[in-house]
Amino acid sequence: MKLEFKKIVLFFLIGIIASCGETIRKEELSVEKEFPCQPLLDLSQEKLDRFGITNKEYLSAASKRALQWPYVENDWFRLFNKLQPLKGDLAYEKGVVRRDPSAIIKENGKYYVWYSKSVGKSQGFGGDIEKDKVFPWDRCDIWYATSDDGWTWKEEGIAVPRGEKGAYDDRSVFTVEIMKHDTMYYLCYQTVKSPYNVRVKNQVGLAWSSSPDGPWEKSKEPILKPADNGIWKGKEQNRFLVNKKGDFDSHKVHDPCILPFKGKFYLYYKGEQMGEEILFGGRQIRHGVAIADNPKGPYVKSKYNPISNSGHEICVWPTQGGIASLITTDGPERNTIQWAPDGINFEIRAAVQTYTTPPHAIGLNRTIEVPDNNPTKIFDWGLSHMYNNSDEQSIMRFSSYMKKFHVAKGVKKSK
Ligand code: AAL
Repeated sequence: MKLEFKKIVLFFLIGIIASCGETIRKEELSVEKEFPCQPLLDLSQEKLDRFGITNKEYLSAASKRALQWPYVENDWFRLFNKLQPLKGDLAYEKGVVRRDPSAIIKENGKYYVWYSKSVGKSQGFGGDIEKDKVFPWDRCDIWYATSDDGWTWKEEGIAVPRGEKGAYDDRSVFTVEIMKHDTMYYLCYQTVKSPYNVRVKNQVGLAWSSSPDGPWEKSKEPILKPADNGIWKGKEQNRFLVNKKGDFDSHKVHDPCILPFKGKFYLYYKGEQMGEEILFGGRQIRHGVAIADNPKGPYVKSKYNPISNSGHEICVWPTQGGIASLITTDGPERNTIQWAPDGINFEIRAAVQTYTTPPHAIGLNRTIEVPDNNPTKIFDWGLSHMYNNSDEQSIMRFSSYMKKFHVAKGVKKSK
């Protein structure tokens, strides 16, 4: 009798566990159906002929991958030209750092841009971090400039200064993005609180105004923080020594950019992890998203984070009913343009070609209309930055074009 009872309890427990598994599996399956993890091998005659893979009995690993690419058309493909210098106040200036431009918007008949600005040399972490400037983006304030033509810029002054001593943004405010929504303007940016050591956590702040010229009101608290589930090893200021790495954004949340999408606000950001490694594609850098009902938050991190396996500065724009993202600098999928119908599940749409490296820290030109049949038109021109040297950086102008034919000199481009 006792044994029978045990058996019943056991079956009951197995039943519960199995049905839980069932629920999870069902949820996973519906996600898989919409965004299949294992793309199918397309062995259609048309595909084989197009790719010149004629013997399907002998498919190399590369051919198999090619036949699995989910998107191969060239309507997202872009070639970037060499960066060009700006004129006026944003031209290179000795002893000055101007970098990480925001998107460009047009207000009152003028283009507006916001950016990080600091002066003087960077000393790194070897000296007195209480007095020194450790990085070019340390001891920055957020400045802004306006222009009639996007070439010659007038620096208008500080938009958002560093906070008072003791505030979460008392050391540096930098790497800013602008969002206009309804009649309000929102600047989101990175913040660091003193002392700026290598283990310092970086957060995201927000400021808002009814005019692009300010005054700006700052959020009292950060709107986004790193995950708190990493554990440093020992007390040494070494960001690679950990007992537990934690989430992909356990150390820093960077490069914030808010986009209104599907009636909500999507805050895209770069995460840096405690104990970051160099893997087969370079630095372990990934992007995440946090979503809010209102521009001021609260922002809730997506359960699907991280939403990229590569990248660096965030460069995202709405197109074709979804969100597109340029992935540069780090990771195996760097220098690709990706697109997600839901703003979360990104797939590669194109690789990017350049004469040097693709522009970094892009400030997208949000005044450009992006038609569905030219989703990368937003890259016609915009802003980026360059390293004049390790102590001086300046904002530059990028441009790009779509390439459809590769022809010899004198041959007509037609199909
Ligand atoms: C950039 C950005 C962030 C980092 C630093 C300044 O490329 O990723 O802004 O903090 O470098």
